[in-house]
Amino acid sequence: MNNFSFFHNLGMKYPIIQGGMAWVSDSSLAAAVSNAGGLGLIAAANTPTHIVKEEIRKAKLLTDKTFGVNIMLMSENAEEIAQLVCDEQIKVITTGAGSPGKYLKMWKEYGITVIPVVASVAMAKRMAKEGADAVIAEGGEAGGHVGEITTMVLLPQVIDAVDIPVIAAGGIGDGRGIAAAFMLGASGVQVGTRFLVSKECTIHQNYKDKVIKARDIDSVVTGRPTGHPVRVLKNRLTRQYSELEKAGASLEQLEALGSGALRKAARDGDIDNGSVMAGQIAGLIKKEQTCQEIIEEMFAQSQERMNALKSIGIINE
Ligand code: TUI
Repeated sequence: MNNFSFFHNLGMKYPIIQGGMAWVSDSSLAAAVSNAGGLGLIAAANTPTHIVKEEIRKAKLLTDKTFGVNIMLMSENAEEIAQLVCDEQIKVITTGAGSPGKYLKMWKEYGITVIPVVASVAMAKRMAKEGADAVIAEGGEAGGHVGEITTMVLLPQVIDAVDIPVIAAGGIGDGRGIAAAFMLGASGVQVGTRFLVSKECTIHQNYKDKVIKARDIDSVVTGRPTGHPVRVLKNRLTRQYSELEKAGASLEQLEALGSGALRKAARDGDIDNGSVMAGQIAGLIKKEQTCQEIIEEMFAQSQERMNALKSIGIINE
């Protein structure tokens, strides 16, 4: 299957997937991205199963396009969500923060397209071998739970290692990022942080404003000692966290500080004491737009970049 038919078969006009962001990616965002020609996803991370089901039902009313569900494999209810997506006839799943291996057989039986997020070549190879339809290679520039290596180095190595489509993620916030991903051989892109600041994204305005105000150096990875490193924007919480880390706090103390913190920021708007997950590309994002404006602007800009390379002879016609 060529790369175009992979996305075309999912009813997409543009090869862009919305990141499955916990406490962020609900039916409103997922439907808006799918309606705009991308692939929207509802995030089922740390969210009660009945709420995920409600969001799936709402999205079905908001769009007649294909949308997916993102399953965070560290969630306590991952097993329940794995079954729910089959019952609800979801067509596409992305997974994060672990290996979806044990669910792959069941999902394939239901005809679901499975696209795991990977942060290493080894994981990408394992997923391809176990029957994944594509992988999302996510560099450590991304927001939220991250791996160690950057998109620039991860992407070409994953592309060389597997023969399924590879979608680039981490640090892509405009058309230049899309063009760069294509240059490295990606079949498509996943975008998270830029969609945080979309009109249809229902997070608290304080969170959006903090992303808009962020500079290039304003994110930090916390939680390395716990084994669950997450990239967030610096604030009172991250300062408190690093002080505790320096003081040799126990893993339990560190986990306790992080627990519920994302919800506090995203839903309650407490951007000082909450966890404001965002990627390093936040510094590039300056205004709120609709998902349609974001997607169309990004692809027009990537086209412009590629045409510019043709006009100076770096790419042949
Ligand atoms: O999953 C994400 N990003 C996330 S999940 C999340 S929810 C959360 N809340 C509180 C604490 C921690 C997380 C927020 N952001 N991105 C996809 C991703 N997956 N990035 C890296 C990975 C990954 C890492 C290791 C995928 C597979 C993997 O394999 C480990 C193994 O099992 O070998």
